[in-house]
Amino acid sequence: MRARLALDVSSQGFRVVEVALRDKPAEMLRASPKGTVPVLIDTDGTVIDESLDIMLWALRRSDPEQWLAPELDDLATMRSLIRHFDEHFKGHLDRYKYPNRFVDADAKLSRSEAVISLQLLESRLQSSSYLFGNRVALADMAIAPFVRQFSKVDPPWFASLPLPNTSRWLAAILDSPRFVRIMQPNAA
Ligand SMILES: N[C@@H](CCC(=O)N[C@@H](CS)C(=O)NCC(=O)O)C(=O)O
Repeated sequence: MRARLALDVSSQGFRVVEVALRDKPAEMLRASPKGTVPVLIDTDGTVIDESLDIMLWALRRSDPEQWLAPELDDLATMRSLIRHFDEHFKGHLDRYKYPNRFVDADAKLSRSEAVISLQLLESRLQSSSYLFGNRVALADMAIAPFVRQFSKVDPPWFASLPLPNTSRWLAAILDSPRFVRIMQPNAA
């Protein structure tokens, strides 16, 4: 989702090849043996197989909404918040969402750890509509897909959390025409 959002705003043409993760095509594994999606193959054969790198690749080519130049703070600060969500929040999200896939999972504990991360967002969103100012930037679009997944595990419980600004921020992103567009099957 985050890769598609950045490809969309930067108007990079691309062809989507949907893959079944249970049956990864040989062409994908030849390009990226680590076997995760998304994988972007550029016209010159360059392979980019991390979603954040695909965002950066697209936005460095064209960044009409200045996602890389936020109103508040800078790209390095955004990348540090994104890193926290990629390395910490995502692990807890997976353990909360799929406890059976982990021998060591404690879903309740992971849910609480994830909420601590969400408080970082809540405090930033007290003074601005988006994480780094009053317009969308890289961090919003890189992090919101994870928060969306988290909110969908138990929506009434999520709605009961004292995170009003985070809920408002998430709804604004999910309801935005760009997000709605990229969520359509085979959106390109
Ligand atoms: N850090 C990677 C993570 C990608 C990732 O884990 N993708 C999942 C799907 S959301 C995947 O491909 N899993 C491989 C599998 O389930 O076999 C990125 O953001 O690109």
